[in-house]
Amino acid sequence: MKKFSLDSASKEILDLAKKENIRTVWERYELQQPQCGFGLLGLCCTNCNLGPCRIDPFGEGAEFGVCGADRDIITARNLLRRTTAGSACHNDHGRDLTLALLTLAEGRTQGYRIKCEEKLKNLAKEFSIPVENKSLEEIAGDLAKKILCEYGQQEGEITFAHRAPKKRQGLWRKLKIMPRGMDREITEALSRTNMGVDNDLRSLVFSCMRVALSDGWGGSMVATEISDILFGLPEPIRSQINLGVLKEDEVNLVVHGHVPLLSDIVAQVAMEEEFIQKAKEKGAKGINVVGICCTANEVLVRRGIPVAGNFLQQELAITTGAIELMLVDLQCIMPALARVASCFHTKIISTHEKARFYGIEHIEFREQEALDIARSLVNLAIENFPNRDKSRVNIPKERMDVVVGFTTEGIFHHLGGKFRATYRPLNNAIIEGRIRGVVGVVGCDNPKNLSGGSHIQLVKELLRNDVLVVQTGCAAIACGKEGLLRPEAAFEYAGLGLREVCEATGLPPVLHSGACVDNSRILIECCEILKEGGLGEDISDLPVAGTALEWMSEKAIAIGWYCVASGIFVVFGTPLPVLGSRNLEKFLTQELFEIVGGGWAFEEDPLKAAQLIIKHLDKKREKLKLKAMMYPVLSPEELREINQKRTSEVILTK
Ligand code: BF8
Repeated sequence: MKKFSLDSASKEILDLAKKENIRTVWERYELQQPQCGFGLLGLCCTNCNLGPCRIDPFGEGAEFGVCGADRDIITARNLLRRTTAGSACHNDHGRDLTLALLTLAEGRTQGYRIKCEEKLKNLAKEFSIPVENKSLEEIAGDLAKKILCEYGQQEGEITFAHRAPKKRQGLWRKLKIMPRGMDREITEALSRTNMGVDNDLRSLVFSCMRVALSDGWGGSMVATEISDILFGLPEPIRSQINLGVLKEDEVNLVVHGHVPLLSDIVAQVAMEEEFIQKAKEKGAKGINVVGICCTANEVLVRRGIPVAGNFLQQELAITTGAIELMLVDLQCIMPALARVASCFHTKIISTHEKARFYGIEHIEFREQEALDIARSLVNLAIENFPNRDKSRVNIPKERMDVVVGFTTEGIFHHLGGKFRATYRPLNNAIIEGRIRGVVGVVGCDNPKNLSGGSHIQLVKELLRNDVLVVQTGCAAIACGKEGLLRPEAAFEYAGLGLREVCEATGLPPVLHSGACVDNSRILIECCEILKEGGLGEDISDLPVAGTALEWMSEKAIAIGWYCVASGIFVVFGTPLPVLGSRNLEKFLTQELFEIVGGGWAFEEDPLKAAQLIIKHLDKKREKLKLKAMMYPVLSPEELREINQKRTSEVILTK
């Protein structure tokens, strides 16, 4: 196996899995080699029953599919299908939360309440909903109904798109990519990809942007905002990350998936005295709720619930032999889980009506009975504790401290203080050359790359070059395991300018903002920077970039697209499956910059990817005529030396 995680906890459990003959994602990946070249290049078409067709990448065999579609049409159409599937996932996630808000407003939920009144009222204002003389529930009901209407809206523009800078909105209108309604865009994009509908590369690419914008400024933003209303606006909170958060002497209950409706209430119920007592009666010291993937990020940033791992660690977590119950809802759940769990006492239960798994028991979660269902699930976990085979429990010791929970709203206070809540200090730090720019490092972990390690190498290089990093998703978990989400990381890895900012504010140099839907927070942060002034008038003017080197899910493609369409430079590691068409590749990596101010680059090497990003940030800085960077970029050795000096100074002054 050539590439494997830098994370020693994962290595330890993978070795154990091999000994026990348990196949994991890494072996399955090896067994798939060589992967289908047509698929990697995007040259295979299965859209109609004239096919499946594939185009010969070397130009020697078939140039056209049976219908006459060439490489440009096939690759662009495939890309649109994948972008649409990714957007659909986020949009549906937002819908689930909106429906839950409506159910709450109608007084039909158990255990939920409106936790962020201020956000509810602000959103009501944004959606032109009168709030005077109305209860919170009435406002919530009106808001939920308005948002649901936007899902099915046929004409017009989605409300959150109006949060974008005026110039950007104008461009979207001019290019006819302003999203009208979330479901409208998904349906239209899919219908365009049918045999014999849209057969123009540019038009298909524009459709990619429109459908993805309905996600980033639509469904994902809805998911973030409503989660904040229901579960509270995240605030900086300490916690821990990695397999070592599992406890040998407690009932371990893992929440895995994406929609926080169940995970949040399970975390709440597991603290009830009655259950803790019951766990003790079964021989455990307590109940340990931990998370995996994005639902983990949701309860991490709001409740400080520890994270057992990211996407690639889901099978490894079960292989520790220490998990009583794993609750899965939807997205990024490996169908392999049932096979791994069958080797242990671990019970897996699927909970979402849309996601069933062969070999996994299903207990459907409903907000109307949220508390009852959560209690019965916690009970199941406790009941399963005596079935644990103690001789097969292997919990690695690795767990890392993190500080997480940084939001668009929070940045006002973290940087400007309570009395002068403002983005001004951030803007000034960029303008004066302490911070080179801001980069979102997001997305999945993938065995094709370094299984999380690519994010770590990239982020360290960015920090050394005074780049402030904002993170979500599994990339954030990877960097958390490495210790990059601690304020102390600024002294170990940040360049001198960034370090000054972190030292003054106490912020870590890498800001964890939540789950993948919370990439919408990063869009709004760009808008706030612009509103504060001094850094241009459109997102494409800003020294910012986005990257998902280890992307895996179609959702990552959608995220990449809405960033590009918003004017952001996006770097993926393994290329999008478009290299079968030179025209499409050129359009995405060159021509799009002239049209939307953002575009794509593909670079697998994390250090080279960092350099591409740094070059881009510098180009933007130059265009804005910003000052040169305040300090020279030091080598990792020089940074270490300064850090050691500082540590000894601290010891001496004590
Ligand atoms: O939505 S980062 S592996 S868990 S797709 Fe999945 Fe990728 Fe993780 Fe979250 Ni996002």
